[in-house]
Amino acid sequence: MTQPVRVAITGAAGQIAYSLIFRIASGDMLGKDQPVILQLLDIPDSLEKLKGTIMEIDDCAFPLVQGIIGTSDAEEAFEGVKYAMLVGARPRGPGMERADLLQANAKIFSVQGKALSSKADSDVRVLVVGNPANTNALITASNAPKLDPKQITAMTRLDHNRALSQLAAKTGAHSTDIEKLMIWGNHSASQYPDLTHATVKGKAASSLVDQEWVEKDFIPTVQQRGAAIIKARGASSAASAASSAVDHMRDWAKGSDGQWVSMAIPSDGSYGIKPGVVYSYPVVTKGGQYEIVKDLPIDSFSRGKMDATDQELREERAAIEDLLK
Ligand code: NAX
Repeated sequence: MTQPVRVAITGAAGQIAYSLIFRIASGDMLGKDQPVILQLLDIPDSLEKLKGTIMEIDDCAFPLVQGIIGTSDAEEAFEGVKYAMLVGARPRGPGMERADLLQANAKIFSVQGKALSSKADSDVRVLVVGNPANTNALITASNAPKLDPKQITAMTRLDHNRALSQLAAKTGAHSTDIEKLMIWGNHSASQYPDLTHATVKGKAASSLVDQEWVEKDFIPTVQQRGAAIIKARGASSAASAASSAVDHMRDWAKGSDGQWVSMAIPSDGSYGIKPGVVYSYPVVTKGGQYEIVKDLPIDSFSRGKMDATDQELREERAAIEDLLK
C-alpha cells in the first residue's frame, strides 16, 4: 500500500477548513490512491470546536485517512508534513487599522514559518490562504531559513476560478473551454484579472467581449466577488475557497497538464516586478515544480494595473518590514 503523506491544515476549526479537510480526506487533492495523515492546528480557544470537526472526520470513515492529530502546537502540527495549508489567520477586529492587522498576522506567520522550517519535510509545499495571504507568505518564507522561498506560495486560485466563471458566463462557454487567463499581483481588490491573452474554444477572448465590459464589469466583479458573497451569504467564501486551495495544491503536486494557472509566488523580476514581494503570476506546473509563463506582451493598460497591485504589496511589506529576517 502507498505510504501515507502528512498534510497540515491550520485554522482547522474554521469555516474554510470545514470544507477543505473533507475534500482532502476524500482524495480530491492528492488522488484516490494516496492515504493521508491530517495534522490540524488551531488556537487553544478553538480546540473544543476542532474536536467536533475531528469527530465528524472519524464518522466519515474515509478509507484514505490513516491518522488525525488536533493540536494548538505549530511544531507538532508541522512535524514531517509534505503539504501545509495555512488557512488560520487573525481577522480584522472592530477599529483595527490595516497596519495593525498586518502586524498581528505577521507575528502568527513568523511563528509558523519557524515551525515549518524546523519540523516539516524539507520538500514541503506550503499554501497560504489566510489573509493578507501574499504578505503572510512573505513573512512565513523569511522565517523559514531551511526552506527555499519558492516552497511557500499564496492563493489567488479562487480569483482565477472566479475570472474563469465570469468569462464563461459572458461568452456562453464552459470554464473548461477557457485557457490562458490569469491573475496578477495581490489577493485583494487591487488584483488584476487579465484576459488579454485568454482564449475561449481557441478564439481570442478579446475578440468576443468589448473593452468596456472588461473594465466596467469583468475586472471589478472579480475584484469585488468576496464582498458580494459576504453580502449575499452573510459569511465569507468558504467552500469555493477550499475548492480553489485543493486546485492549487493538486496542480502543484501533480501538474497542470500544460494549462496556465495563477499562483502567488516570490517575485523574481519577471514582468518588471522586482524581488521582495509574493506576487501572483501565470504559471505552468509540472513534476512538483512551477514555472512562470514568460515573455507575454504587456500593453499599457495591463502595465498600469500590474504596477498598482505591486505598489500595494510594497506598502504591505513596509508595514511588516521589522519582522522580516
Ligand atoms: P474562520 O474565522 O472561520 O476560521 C479561522 C480559524 O483560524 C479559526 O478557527 C481560528 O481559531 C483559527 N486561527 C486564528 N489564528 C490562528 C493561529 N495563529 N493558528 C491557527 N489557527 C488560527 O475563517 P475562514 O472563513 O476559514 O477564513 C480563513 C482565512 O482565509 C481568513 O484569513 C480569510 O480572510 C482567508 N480567505 C482567503 C482567501 C484567498 O483567496 N486567499 C479567500 C477566502 C478567505 O477570505
